[in-house]
Amino acid sequence: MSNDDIDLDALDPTERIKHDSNFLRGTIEQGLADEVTGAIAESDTKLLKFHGSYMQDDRDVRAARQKKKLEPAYSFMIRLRMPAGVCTPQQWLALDDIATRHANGTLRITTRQTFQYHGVIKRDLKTTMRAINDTLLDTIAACGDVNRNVMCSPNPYASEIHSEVFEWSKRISDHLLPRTSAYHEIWLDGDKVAGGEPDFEPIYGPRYLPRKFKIAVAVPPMNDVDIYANCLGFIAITDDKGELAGFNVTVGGGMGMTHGDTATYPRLADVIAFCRPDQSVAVAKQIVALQRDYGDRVNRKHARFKYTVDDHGPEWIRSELEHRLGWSLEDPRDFHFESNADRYGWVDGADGRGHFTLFVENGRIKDEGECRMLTALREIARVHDGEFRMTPNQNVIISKVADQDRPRIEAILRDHGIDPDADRSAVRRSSMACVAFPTCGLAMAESERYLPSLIDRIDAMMAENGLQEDAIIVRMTGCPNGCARPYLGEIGFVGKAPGKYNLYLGAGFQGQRLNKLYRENIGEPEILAELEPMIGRYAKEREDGEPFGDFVIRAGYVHATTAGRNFHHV
Ligand code: SRM
Ligand code: SF4
Repeated sequence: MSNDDIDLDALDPTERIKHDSNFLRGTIEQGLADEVTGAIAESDTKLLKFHGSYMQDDRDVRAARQKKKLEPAYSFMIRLRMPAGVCTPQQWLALDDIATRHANGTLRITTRQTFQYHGVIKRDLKTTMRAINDTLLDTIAACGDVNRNVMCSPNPYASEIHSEVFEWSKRISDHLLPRTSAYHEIWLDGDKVAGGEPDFEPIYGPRYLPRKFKIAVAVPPMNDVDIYANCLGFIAITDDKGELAGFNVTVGGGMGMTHGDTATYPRLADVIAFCRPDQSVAVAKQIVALQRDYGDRVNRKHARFKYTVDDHGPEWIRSELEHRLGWSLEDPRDFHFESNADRYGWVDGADGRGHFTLFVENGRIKDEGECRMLTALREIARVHDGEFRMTPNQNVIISKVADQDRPRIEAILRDHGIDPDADRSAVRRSSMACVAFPTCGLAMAESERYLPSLIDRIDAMMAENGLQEDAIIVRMTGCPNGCARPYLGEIGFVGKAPGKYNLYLGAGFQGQRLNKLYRENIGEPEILAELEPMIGRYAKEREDGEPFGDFVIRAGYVHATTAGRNFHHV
């Protein structure tokens, strides 16, 4: 059907907003100039996402301001596009400076290997966007119904192929960027497109995708990118000589769901084929085009690629993909994942340089009390000549450090209250929480601000049972959208209401199995009462090397979830 034949009224209202936006312009520019309000128009907030920014309001003061008849305390979140999560020390310094000058003084590493700023007010938005672009990074397509930040295993464990795989992830990211000049026009005062010469989106078309789209590249044995949670994934496969042979292709992962709506569910991706490295960009492009054409544009709750995959079946996706490519793919090859967590401390790279993974609690880089992480990393960036890599577990790797520089990096950390040898418990290091309050408009319960104190309690239980060295993957989110991939937590907490969470158990330690609902709508006392005996039994009854997620299934607490579609089955 040509675009002109489409009945936009029959589709989700966002489709019209995109269609009528003149390739993502809308009235954003006029809205920014309006000094009467700290907000922009509702329809523009949807378009602004494609530019990498969300309008938010401070939920801590929402009710008080409403009482005083004041408009909400609006500010903007800005998310960077940083394919594979890599930046230079110079970029780090510039990004840190922007955080202090224009945002809330923190840098927030996200669960997709990039940074977010919170608290940027409307009149600073343009200056901040420009400052980000001055660092040679940008924010385009960090949010919105397009392909997002492409992730790539940051861990240099397989460092021989890391740089090659990293280059492919950048190429995929670049290839799938929107082509509209709206971004340059609005934020960088680029030339306006001359009248009569409209923009053209060769991959996306004028209505972009039905919904957000996510790609990751994993380098086994690490599944640190949680490959199965992505719409499209590439799993690096090496040959006998340890060289990159190609990628297994995965399709149909996603986490988001809605409480009480069983038509929505998290789903793990299927491995459907193998492609050579030089075929990966074409595969990505055709899968995106397939979702553009077949994704649901009527019901946004059914619009993610995971539902397209379930509706048509993974076999059909492969044959439609091959049809579009004009050639056949090979069958998937063998691979093995060990874990979806990060390895902390120093790892030696094949290049003779060291890589230090630093735990950042819930990704928030800030100075607080004795732990002055923001300043420490600033000091490190001043002397470091390698790079920084953000991890999908919200941590940072100080990467490519020469042997003689290691003591200096460690000394800077120690001077700022961070112990490089033994910082934090195994459970804390395996935990993640999404942002939630006060900035996230969708939060139903606390997450980032609450998980640390809950982990204190879980740590105490682990210690009582002699398990302080054992990792359990704990994930928390403030709502069921799944931003910290909670359905891949061996213990998952999903916000239901203030102070209340659904407790999920039993995900696989390699990120290969979803968990299952165990208790609904419970507060901290009930959570602790549930976990205490469970952890006690785990200490006594677990088999050699048995992860907690496997144990709770064997011990009968929950049944294993074998497919997204049966996630809600007991
Ligand atoms: Fe997310 C919406 C934060 C990763 C699924 N996510 C949001 C918004 C923008 C809220 C909103 O729409 O108003 C949150 C902004 C909070 C704030 O104040 O900053 C938000 N998501 C995040 C981040 C920052 C969480 C974090 O703590 O790090 C992550 C940013 C990643 C990035 O750099 O791009 C983040 N979000 C994820 C992930 C994890 C992933 O991609 O691996 C998921 C689950 C995977 C998936 O997409 O299925 C995820 N976010 C969602 C959803 C549910 C989508 C769905 O299919 O239903 C929403 C809501 C929506 O899209 O309608 C959402
Ligand atoms: Fe907000 Fe929910 Fe995402 Fe948490 S999971 S950041 S509460 S949308």
